[in-house]
Amino acid sequence: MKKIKSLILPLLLVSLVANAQETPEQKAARMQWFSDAKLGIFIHYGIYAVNGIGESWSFHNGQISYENYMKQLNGFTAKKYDPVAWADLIAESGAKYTVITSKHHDGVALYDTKMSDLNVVKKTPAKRDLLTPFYKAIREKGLKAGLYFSLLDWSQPDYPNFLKNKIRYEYKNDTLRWNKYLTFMNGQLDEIATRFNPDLWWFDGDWEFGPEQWKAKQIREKLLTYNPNTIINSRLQGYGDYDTPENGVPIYRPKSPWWELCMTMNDSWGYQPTDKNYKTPNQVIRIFADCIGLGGNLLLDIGPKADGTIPEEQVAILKELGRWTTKHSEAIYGTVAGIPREWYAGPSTLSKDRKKLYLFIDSKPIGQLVVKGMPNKVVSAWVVGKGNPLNFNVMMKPWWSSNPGLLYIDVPEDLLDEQVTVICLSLETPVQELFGN
Ligand code: JFZ
Repeated sequence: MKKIKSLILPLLLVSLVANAQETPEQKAARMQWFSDAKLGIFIHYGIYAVNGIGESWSFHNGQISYENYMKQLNGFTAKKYDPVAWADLIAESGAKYTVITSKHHDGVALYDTKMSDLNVVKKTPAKRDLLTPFYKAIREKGLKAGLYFSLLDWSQPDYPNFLKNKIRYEYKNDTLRWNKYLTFMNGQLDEIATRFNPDLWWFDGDWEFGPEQWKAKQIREKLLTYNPNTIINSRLQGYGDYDTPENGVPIYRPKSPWWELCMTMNDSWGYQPTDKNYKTPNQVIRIFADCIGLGGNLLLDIGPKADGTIPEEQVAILKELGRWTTKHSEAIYGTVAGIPREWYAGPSTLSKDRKKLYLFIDSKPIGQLVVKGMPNKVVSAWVVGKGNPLNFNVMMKPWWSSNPGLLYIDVPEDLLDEQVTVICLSLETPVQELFGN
């Protein structure tokens, strides 16, 4: 008894400290790397890549039988899986963090979970834990390692829901069985926390039950006890740290100071070879500029093939993104949301001291760029990634009025980037925080 007490007491204390009401400053400090990171790469890697069908949803919605869906286990080889090459490519894209599926709604774990045999080690020709070497490679590159985990598990025998039209049991009629599921699920969370210690937990599938049923608060407290610096996404029934815009790229600035848009490159999360509806690198880069201009992050998804190779269209997007993010890194990382669109008709970011304004030129300008309504005096202007100084002049500024007038900037055509050009305005005074950023 004494021994147990001596174990439990420190744990309890740690837990109390970790979960004591966090001050806004403490939260901002915990979220800092996420704020600065701007770009993450999402990875949906799973058995659904074998047939190239919808991840988990394809059997849930009846496009394929459960049996045939699970036959994909036999084709999941990971034969050419090269986690170091993945990490290199992710770093090259300019992403500062990654989120990989540890387990999607189909319940197939990418690591050797002891809680169930349904994992790629026991059930597929891959025969090995795929997460450990990836986490190692990602951390060796100095990137943050996040992990996707589906709270719901349509394969688990104690989970109430199975197919769209077929449930195993009604949750409220058998809370004992539901508690068995929670024990299973929490077992996996404990494994993941202790073995991988994610920098970020990206939960999904919370919509099937409410916060009390999932015991969402306890999940949050537990994970923060394991790692007081970890970050939790929004899909934990209200117990997350940041927002996820639901309907694509936000038009106006989201209320939360921390948000992340997750986005597919085509229309699929996992590998689906028939889906050729890829966004162009230009579209991806412009969406990315929109996100950071509004103070958010982009979590851009790739769906590797079953053998572990990344489709060439996706590699091409990551490489072009990498060229662009490398050239414009000072306008991206560690910045905050920019000025309102009424001032400048495009995305913009500000350095943390708010004395450097980065204007993103996301189409070919006819004539000079114009900034209206900004009271801060410009000291100098140049093209980011190139350094060429730019001419600018202020018009319509009456000496007797506080109206800042119109700031015109020359941008010679031969200085334009193939995708999105960025110019920097160095300001005499910091831009005021008028807009909640
Ligand atoms: C979920 C999954 O069901 C899907 O398979 C994929 O893994 C994706 C990343 O996450 O789908 C969602 C769930 C919620 C939203 C969008 C996609 N949402 O709230 O906008």
